[in-house]
Amino acid sequence: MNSPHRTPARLAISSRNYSSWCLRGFLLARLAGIDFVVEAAAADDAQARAELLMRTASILLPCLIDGDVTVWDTIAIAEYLNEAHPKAGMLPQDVVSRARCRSISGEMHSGFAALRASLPMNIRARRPGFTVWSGAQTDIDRILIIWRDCFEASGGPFLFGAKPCIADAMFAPVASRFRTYDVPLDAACARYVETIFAWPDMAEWVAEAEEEPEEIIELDVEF
Ligand SMILES: N[C@@H](CCC(=O)N[C@@H](CS)C(=O)NCC(=O)O)C(=O)O
Repeated sequence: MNSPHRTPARLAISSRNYSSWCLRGFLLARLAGIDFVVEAAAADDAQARAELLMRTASILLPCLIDGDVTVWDTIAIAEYLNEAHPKAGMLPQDVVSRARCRSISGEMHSGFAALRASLPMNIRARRPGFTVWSGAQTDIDRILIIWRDCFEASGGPFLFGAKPCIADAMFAPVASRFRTYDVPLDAACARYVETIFAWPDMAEWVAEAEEEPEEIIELDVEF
């Protein structure tokens, strides 16, 4: 699939600092090991931004354009990449872990609305002593149970062992939220947040997010 003569795939994204879904799409493409370029539009360039959003029928990003294939929505992107690059190891090797990986990735994709609404991803920001309301705390408690169950079964440091997989890409923005909003964590979960930030592909994204010029107040909501 990665022929040197093939045109690189394109990953259309919005903000690196604010868009948790785009971060997931980026990490998924890196996990697949594909050759791709990132296409982002400055938030103050309404025309370019509208054009990027029009790449997807859903008018939401990220969107991956890989040859004849256009795929959007992070779970679809994950499944497409895993199918196209089965040797990349985007899912754990054994069937029990694969089922769990898909389950928790799905849970992240469809759930945790209170967490997303009240602790929006903002990689650059720090809110020490942030007060978490009870709905979001229920989401946090569930996520910490998911993470601890995974470490117990796999031994860590990633959710399913030594290497990151689709589930780590899905939960990476949560690690960023926990850091931004100073969420109290036990040692194992704190170590996982550090593991996510030390993941070179995550570190690359974070470095670019830190450089992003925009302060977008209206993006300081569910993303
Ligand atoms: N369920 C979608 C959610 C995608 C989504 O909500 N994308 C946001 C950015 S994080 C978006 O494109 N919003 C429109 C905008 O930026 O104008 C996925 O998994 O990819």
